Amino acid sequence: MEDCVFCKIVRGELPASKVYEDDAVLAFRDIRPQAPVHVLVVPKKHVASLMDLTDEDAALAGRLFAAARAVARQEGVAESGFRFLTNTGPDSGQVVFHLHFHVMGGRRLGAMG
Ligand code: DGP
Repeated sequence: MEDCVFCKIVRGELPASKVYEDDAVLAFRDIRPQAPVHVLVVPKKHVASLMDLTDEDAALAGRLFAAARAVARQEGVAESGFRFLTNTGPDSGQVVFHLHFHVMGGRRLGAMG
């Protein structure tokens, strides 16, 4: 995807503070952190949102969850707790249409709404 900002980060065309990388997944710090730990976990291949994952992506979904666990351990929030979420579609406030999971922690998080 030519103009996708997260594809550009994956390709190394935009800078990012990377915290985890493997052949299928990249994780980097959110540019507007909402918590002391705020990392985005993204598939390297372009998928617009959770709703665009297919049955063929089952292994990729597992890799994203595994990467989130690795990030949580690495960032020191595995025991204290963290939030793992993906905004999907207009009502959620999704602004970047490349699937990404927020890993947020490092403080007591408020109620969602
Ligand atoms: P959302 O689509 O609302 O789930 O959130 C998108 C998040 O992506 C938002 O918290 C800010 C972050 N973001 C947007 N552009 C960039 C960027 O160029 N670099 C980084 N590191 N984060 C970005």
